[in-house]
Amino acid sequence: MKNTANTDLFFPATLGALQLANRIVMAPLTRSRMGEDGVPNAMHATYYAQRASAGLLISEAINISPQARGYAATPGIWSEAQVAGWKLVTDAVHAAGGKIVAQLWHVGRYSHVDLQPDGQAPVAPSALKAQGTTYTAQGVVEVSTPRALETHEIPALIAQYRHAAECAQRAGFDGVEVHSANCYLLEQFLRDSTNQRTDAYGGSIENRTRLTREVTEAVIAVWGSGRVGIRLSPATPNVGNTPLDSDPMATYGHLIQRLNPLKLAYLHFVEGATGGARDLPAHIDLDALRAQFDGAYIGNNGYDLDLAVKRRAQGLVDAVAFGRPFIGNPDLVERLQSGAELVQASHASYYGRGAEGYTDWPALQA
Ligand code: 8OZ
Repeated sequence: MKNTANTDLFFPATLGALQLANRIVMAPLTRSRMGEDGVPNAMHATYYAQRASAGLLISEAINISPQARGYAATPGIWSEAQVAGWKLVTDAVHAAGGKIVAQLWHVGRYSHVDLQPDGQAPVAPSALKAQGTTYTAQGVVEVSTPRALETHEIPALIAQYRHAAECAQRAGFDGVEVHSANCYLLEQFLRDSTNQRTDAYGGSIENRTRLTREVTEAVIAVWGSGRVGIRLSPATPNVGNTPLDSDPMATYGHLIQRLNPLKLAYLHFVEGATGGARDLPAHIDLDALRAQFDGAYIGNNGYDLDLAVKRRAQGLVDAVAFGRPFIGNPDLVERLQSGAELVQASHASYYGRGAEGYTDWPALQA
């Protein structure tokens, strides 16, 4: 039995305007179980409600618009049908005593023409192709070459985020998380490896961080700052073989300092490489970056209970987001607290199988 008596991880916490029953967060998890319309149904509501003892659920990444899509079977939040589907989810989570924020996602260059409206090229900061594959209704395909967004298109892009934020509000979410991580659109603007623009959205660090800042301000205008968080991944190299920024400490440090006046609910880092090693590379000090942020901080990536307790005791995190452990352990909070064995869900259960491997993981008997 592990000793959880000396940690406050299982006690209430406040992140901005979000009141959490505990400091254990469910990380955003793409599960690829939606239909082509991206509309959640009762099965998805059950899945999230089963995990509602987390202090906060962060939804799987949700496409903000048809152009934002990069994978088949992922959800959307721009249509009325999607709002109604997500309302089933948020009602079920709230009935189970939980809180849930919507993660707002745009994949940028990481898409395929078959996933795009009218078979158009995906949009990105620059016309640089990623190296990698995605899923369409036909199966695995190489991602397509994107086209560079025109400067005059940026206001409409920001309006898509604002519209999605309004949809999330009408769908009953408790807030939103801006997905500016994992080498998707907003991080493609942040990194000089994927942003070769010469307008106000490229070049200097101030310019490369502009889109993330303007998107964050737009969703704050809808939600108020205390209900908006942001996810960043300064050290993640692995989506589409996107190289790291040439100076992550400067780029992400500048972004964080420029976000401070916005008084966000939280900053959420993927610590290390998303879904991989925690401790690379040597020239990126995530704790030092985090220390530049004035508000609450959610740590994520490869945590177990011991690491969560330790980093909480060191004052390095306000809350800890667990991802994969929540797949097979819907009652992860209770299991961590009681020292119960954790189920290891197989990779085969992660994506695209309907209810199997999704809602059929039992909670421990009381
Ligand atoms: C796994 C598979 C597809 C997408 C991310 C939204 O990494 C994702 C994602 C994860 O942020």
